[in-house]
Amino acid sequence: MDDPSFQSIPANPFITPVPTDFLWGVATAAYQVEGHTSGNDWARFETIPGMIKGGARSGAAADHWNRVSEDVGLIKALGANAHRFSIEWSRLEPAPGHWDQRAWDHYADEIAQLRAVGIEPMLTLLHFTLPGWLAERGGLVAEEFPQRLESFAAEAGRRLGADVRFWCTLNEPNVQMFYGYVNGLWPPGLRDKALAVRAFAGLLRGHALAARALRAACPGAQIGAAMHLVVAEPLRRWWPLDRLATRLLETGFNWAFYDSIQRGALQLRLPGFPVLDEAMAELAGSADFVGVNFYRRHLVRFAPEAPTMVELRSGPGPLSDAGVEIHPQGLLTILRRVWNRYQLPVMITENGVADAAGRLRGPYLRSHAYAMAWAMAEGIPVKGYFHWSLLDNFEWTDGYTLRFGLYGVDFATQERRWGPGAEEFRRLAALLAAQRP
Ligand code: IFM
Repeated sequence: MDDPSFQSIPANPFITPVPTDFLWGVATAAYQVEGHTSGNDWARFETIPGMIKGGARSGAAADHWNRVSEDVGLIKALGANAHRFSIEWSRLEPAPGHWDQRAWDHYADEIAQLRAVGIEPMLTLLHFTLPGWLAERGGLVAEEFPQRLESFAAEAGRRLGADVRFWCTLNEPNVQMFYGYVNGLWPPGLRDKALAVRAFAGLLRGHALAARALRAACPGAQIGAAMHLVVAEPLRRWWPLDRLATRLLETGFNWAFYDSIQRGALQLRLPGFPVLDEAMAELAGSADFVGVNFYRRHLVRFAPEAPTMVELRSGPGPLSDAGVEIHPQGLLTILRRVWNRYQLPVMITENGVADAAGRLRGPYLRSHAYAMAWAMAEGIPVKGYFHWSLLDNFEWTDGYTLRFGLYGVDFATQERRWGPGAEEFRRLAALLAAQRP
């Protein structure tokens, strides 16, 4: 099959029938939308001057904690049949081994509300934020981290598993490791390659143990980790060192995590970093699907002066408000690579665009749905698509400067606003629904 032309996208981008159980959903993360969270590492990090753009604090965020019913209604109004969201570990386990019943009840109620209107929940256990007590004890590099995540998973599986089939153990462990331990822009704000490798190992071990606990608690659960996967191309194709740097980025950032799962061994080899190579039987078979968070293409320059020896630039395409190139072909490329490499079903766990004016989001959605449909027509088993995000939200160190929501949020009044992106999402949802028997 020839590659698609992204110059003109058909009004119906779903070029072949989509399975009836396909998930067409929206994604959020607890800390970014719930608000009123003070017990995790990010809440502390935010107080350090200069860390968050404009000195913003997450504060009430989109006040989702108090607006679950309203927001479930908004998801339903989009025609979505699935919602991926994270449960905030620091609320659920405010002190080691102490579970907060009211917080568990809150999430059980949220899941029940979703199910009542036919929306399939997908839960993420760790979407970047760690309980403050765990961060104080070393966070990802603490010896106890994998077992702590395991017991959190076991508790979540036991309490919520009867109503939750789809689980992400981790969100973007590759980002959490690089930002926390290589460039130091996120908690714990370190630049230490030895600790970075330990954090990576901790995340892998935690994933494996959490997956085992979920399987024991909820038979039939579908488990994966959501990876931030980038398309990388050498800035100068003719320059061997740019090609080498591109390979390093792909193997170290994109693939090392799932390669380790596939090999049943913790493995990371990056120049200048200690080598990690250690068997771990529980890793093998610990994922039922690959979670793909797709946002960008990078042009890669070999940069010996940089800590990872690579410098990243945006491609030439149109840019989002975040300066990220909009490159729908890249989603097709990534889906092909993931499938060739792992032969596992794929879930597009995130895909979205920072677009405050709301002009880009509709065409963005349609072109990425087309890329996905093309991959499915090639036989790649894509099981679902989750748009990032349901709502404008707290965008980590970018504070409130970037807007990803299908619904815009006025943070002064918490009013939610329907926009052209939401309209397109709903139109696509209707096309999918029309295919169902
Ligand atoms: O907001 C983030 C999310 O938490 C993880 N994936 C990328 C999104 C947009 O930057």
